[in-house]
Amino acid sequence: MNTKQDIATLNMDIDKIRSEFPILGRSVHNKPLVYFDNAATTQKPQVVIDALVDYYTNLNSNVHRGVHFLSQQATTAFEEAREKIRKFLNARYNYEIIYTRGCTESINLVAGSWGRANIHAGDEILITALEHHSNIVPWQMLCEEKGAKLKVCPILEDGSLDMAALSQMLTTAVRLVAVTHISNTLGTINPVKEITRMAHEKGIVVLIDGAQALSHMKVDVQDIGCDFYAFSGHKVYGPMGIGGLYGREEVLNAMPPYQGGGEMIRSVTFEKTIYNELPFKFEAGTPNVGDAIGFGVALDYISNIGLDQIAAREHELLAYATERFKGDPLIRIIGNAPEKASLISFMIDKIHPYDAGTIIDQFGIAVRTGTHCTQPLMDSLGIPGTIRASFAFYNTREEIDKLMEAISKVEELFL
Ligand code: 7TS
Repeated sequence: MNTKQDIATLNMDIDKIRSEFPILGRSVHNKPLVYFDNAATTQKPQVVIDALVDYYTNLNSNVHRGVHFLSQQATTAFEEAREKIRKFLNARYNYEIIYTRGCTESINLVAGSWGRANIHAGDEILITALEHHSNIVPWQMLCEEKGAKLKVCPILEDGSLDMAALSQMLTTAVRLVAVTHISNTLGTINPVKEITRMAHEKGIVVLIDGAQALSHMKVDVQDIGCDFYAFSGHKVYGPMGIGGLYGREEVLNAMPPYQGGGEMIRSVTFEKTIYNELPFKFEAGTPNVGDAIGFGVALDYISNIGLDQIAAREHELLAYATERFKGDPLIRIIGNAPEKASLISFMIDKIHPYDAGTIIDQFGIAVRTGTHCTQPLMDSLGIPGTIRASFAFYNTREEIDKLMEAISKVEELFL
């Protein structure tokens, strides 16, 4: 199969799309770059790069502070981007979207604000064996501070969540369930709507780590029904250093501020400070205006392509890669959940992932090797790490064929 056939199966002009991502045209080790590290960060289309240049060329000024023209224009663009995020996630109100540096900061915001106010000694927080360190460590820190307990829901052999165990673990002591929407290491898509329903039946608050989900599937926070949804712009074709937290209005309103400073206040005296309304209560200091605008442009870009189109293409790439991998008896795929996003973690016989990654890199192919910030998951699987190829809609079957060639070379050298 070649890219032309890809175009025929889906209504997507892949050559045109690839030309819109300038970095995909570069070479690495004198070979055309094959970028399969999309779960770590996605590449940026020219429109996003242009938006950043335009912001600093024509618009740069601080927001929500000045009556002058530039400040008002920057504020409008910054708030328009918030509205784009609201629409993308189908949140009810734009003030339910809090800008942060990214998913990690969003989870820390919830742990530091909601967690400090609501978690007490003897309480329990339930996470899963699939979590990224970002959705483990903030809860560990909170539990340590409060004398609370962190519980971990196990996974089944195929990498899907053990839902029977989860149901049993939702005891009366649990105050919060924090679960990833999609595993960055195994690709497992968790049934977050079902988990939210089960938790809410018991009055338990739910946070979803959406870092991996926004780029692959339509996310509707009202349909899921969760209390919090954390995400990063750079994993959805937007800039680094910007992301957000969706929180339900009632929950956010009841939370104390996360950081103190300018912007998050209504009035300050040395005796008392009155906090600002949502979302500003949680946005202390000068925000990342240019990147927020770029994030909005990235969401427009993928919305124009269509999330259904993107999901279909990525599904096709995943199916093709899985088929190719299964044809090699030395490859072991780690994670075979029935609901899986477009990434494959694998091992090549007993070859250490770092050794394999180094050779694959020589082919100009970017794959991730190691524990993928999910060390406890690797420990529970009893492996030192994996090689991970994560696909975006701009990838092609030809690129997967090149990866297979590189894997053959690894096998030739090490076995
Ligand atoms: N949660 C999940 C599921 C992730 O995959 C990541 C980043 C994060 C949280 C943290 O996101 P950040 O934008 O705040 O850093 N995952 C990866 C990865 O798989 N390889 O590099 C980063």
